[in-house]
This record gives sequence, C-alpha cells and structure tokens, in this order.
Amino acid sequence: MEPVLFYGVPQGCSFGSIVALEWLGQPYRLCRIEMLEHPWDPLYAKINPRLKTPALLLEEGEPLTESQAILQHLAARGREAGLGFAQGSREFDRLSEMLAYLNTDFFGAFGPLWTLYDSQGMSGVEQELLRRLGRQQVAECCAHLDALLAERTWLLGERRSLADAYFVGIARWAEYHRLFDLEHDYPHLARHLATLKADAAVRFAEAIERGESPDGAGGFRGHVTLETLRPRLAA
Ligand SMILES: N[C@@H](CCC(=O)N[C@@H](CS)C(=O)NCC(=O)O)C(=O)O
Repeated sequence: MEPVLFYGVPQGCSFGSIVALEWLGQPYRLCRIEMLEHPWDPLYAKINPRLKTPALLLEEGEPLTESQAILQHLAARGREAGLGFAQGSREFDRLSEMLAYLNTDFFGAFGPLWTLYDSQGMSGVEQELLRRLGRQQVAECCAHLDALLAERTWLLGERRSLADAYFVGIARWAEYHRLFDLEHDYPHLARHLATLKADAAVRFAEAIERGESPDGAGGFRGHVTLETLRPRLAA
C-alpha cells in the first residue's frame, strides 16, 4: 500500500506534512486522528507509542514519526522535483537548519498557549501568565522570521521548500490564538502566510482538516481507517 500519513485535527502540526505530500505528487493515503477524542484507539500506539501526530506508515509497514524526520524523508523522495537535496550539500544543511528551528523554537513557543487551550480549573492569574509567556515567545520567533522574509521570497531563498510547507501549519496558530495584528506587526511573515494560503496544496489540506473530500493534485488515494490497517499493525 501507498504510504499513509496519520494527521491530527483540530489544528495539527501534521498540516505541513499533508502540504508536503501534495507538493510531492506521489501516491499516498491519509488516516484521520481526532486528537480531542480521548482515549485514542490503542492501536495507534503501534504507529507512535508517544500518541502524537504526524506519523507516516511506509510501504514496507514501518512507521516514521516526528515532523522533521517525515519532512526530510519526503524531501528525499522529491529530489527530482527540486524539493529535496543531497545529504552533505549546502541546500540540505539549510533545509535541516530551518526545519529544526521551526520544529523546536517556533513550535515550542506556542506551548503555553496550547496548555491554556487545554486548561481546566486554572485560575485567571495562571491563564494570564500562560498567555503572556506564549505571546512573548511567539513574538520573538515572528520577529526573527519576519526579518528573514524581508529579504527572501521563501524561507530558504528564491525557491519554495518543505520548510515553507511546515511553516504554514505552525504560523497559522498565531492567527488561531489571535496574538497579533500580523499584517501590521510582521508584514513580511503575513505576506508569506497569505501566499501559502493561496496555494492549492494548502487549500487542499484545509479542506481535508474540515472533513471535506477535495481532489488534490493527483497523489491522494483517499482515507483509510486505523481498523483497516489492523492486520498490518497487529503483527
Ligand atoms: N515532536 C513532534 C510533536 C508532535 C506533536 O506534539 N503533535 C501534536 C499535534 S501538533 C499531537 O499529536 N498532540 C496530541 C496530544 O498531545 O494529545 C513532531 O514534531 O512531530
């Protein structure tokens, strides 16, 4: 079977992996995980024992977890399409560097805001502290990315890369949490986000998250359920 991407809703960081698969254009399937429906199907622990999305089930039946690893794996499959680079090359290093920054600093900056989102029984003071901390951390990252994007069309320069695919899945959280006036505070970042939001693959990923059945660019072969995969995972 084609590779299967397990993506989480709502607002999963797996969004970028869906965009990457669309840009790649090779056959793949999707499996939806409703992240707020607890407990998750225990079968998912066979895919990722840490119970996180995304995860990519490869053709041979082995799961690959962690966004950075998945995106570098997809980049390697996309070398001919200009999405990936030879290990050891300058371009490979720049992609690794950017993915690492986005996956640690930028992703992590939103941590307090997601804790706040999940919070129950927290005092107003605790909630305010989390919001202030999250906003401050995200602002630092946005300032850095905004300065980079003032001089570049895409995160790595003049050509789009899978770093842009991952970026859009995280940067949209700044809008979701209503942190800033993005156009005013970080105009270059806002311009980049708007460009990406007009991209067909990003619109496809948004439609998938909404539970619609978009056509995509040709690689998408439909959804599978965890139950369908049980015989493969039970072994
Ligand atoms: N380091 C992991 C983090 C993955 C992660 O935290 N995923 C979140 C969604 S963005 C998740 O699955 N959360 C489910 C939960 O915590 O219940 C990666 O970058 O892939």
